[in-house]
Amino acid sequence: MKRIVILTGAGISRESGLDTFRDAGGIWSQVSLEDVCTPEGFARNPEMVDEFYNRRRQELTQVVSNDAHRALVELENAYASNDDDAFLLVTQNTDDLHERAGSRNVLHMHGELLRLRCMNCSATPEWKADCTRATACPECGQRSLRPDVVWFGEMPLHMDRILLALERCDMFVAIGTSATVYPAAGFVDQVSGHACTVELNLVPSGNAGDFDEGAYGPATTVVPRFVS
Ligand code: BV8
Repeated sequence: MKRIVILTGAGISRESGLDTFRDAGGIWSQVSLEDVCTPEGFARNPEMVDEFYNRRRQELTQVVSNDAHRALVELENAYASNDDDAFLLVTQNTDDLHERAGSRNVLHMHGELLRLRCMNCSATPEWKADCTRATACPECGQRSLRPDVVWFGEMPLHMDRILLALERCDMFVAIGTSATVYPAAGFVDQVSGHACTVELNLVPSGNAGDFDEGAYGPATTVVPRFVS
């Protein structure tokens, strides 16, 4: 049974119109990572963090999925027609463009823009446009809601399922990621002994040399070509 794990990063959503993080003019050139993407930054100034995520949520409502997202839906249908375990899509992205393209099982290892998380009871209610610091958790009533995203120093989500799938896969494909952030950047090393590894990116990433194969260009060109 062939099993494939796909890892996507911000590059797959770039042609939908969402900024990446580390390209020129990217998100980390607009705002300091320490201020908006760490628990310490949130403790210092939760309003600034809310503003950062609300701006990205607003941008997300203005964009749609692209041909690269749709090509991965085709790939999922081809693999999963035999066995649901045959295909796993892990994304570092917090947008919902994979789901809007039709992907069914998406593991958001860095969380989701359109969800909040209660620091009191861990409920993860949907984010609503009128949410503020004063919004109470719908489960426990506490005013203890934060963005449901994984900040630096926090444990990524779904790691058990991801590590098991990496152990069992025959193919690992990284798409649109600079391979800067761990543990995602280390996945290729975990599979290189037993799986064929492919990088699809605009340009070779920092660990392009760790992959068996690579195809470079815009995701809406290289991903459909890989899938066909
Ligand atoms: C953790 C929040 C402990 C959500 C983000 C070694 C091992 C373990 C941890 C570490 C380690 N070394 C350092 C660490 C700590 C740290 C880390 O990795 N630091 C780095 C900077 C050195 N990691 C952590 O803190 C993580 N947690 O380690 O917990 C642990 C771990 C395991 C087990 C137990 C305990 C948590 C990291 C999560 C941080 N959260 N964001 C949000 O706000 O969105 S980070 C941010 O970076 C986003 O989540 C993003 O998804 C992620 C990765 O970025 P990319 O997606 O790759 O985007 P980038 O802009 O960098 O690159 C874009 C790429 O696209 C480029 O290659 C470009 O060429 C390409 N591209 C551009 N246009 C196109 C394109 N490709 C195709 N087509 C195009 N058109």
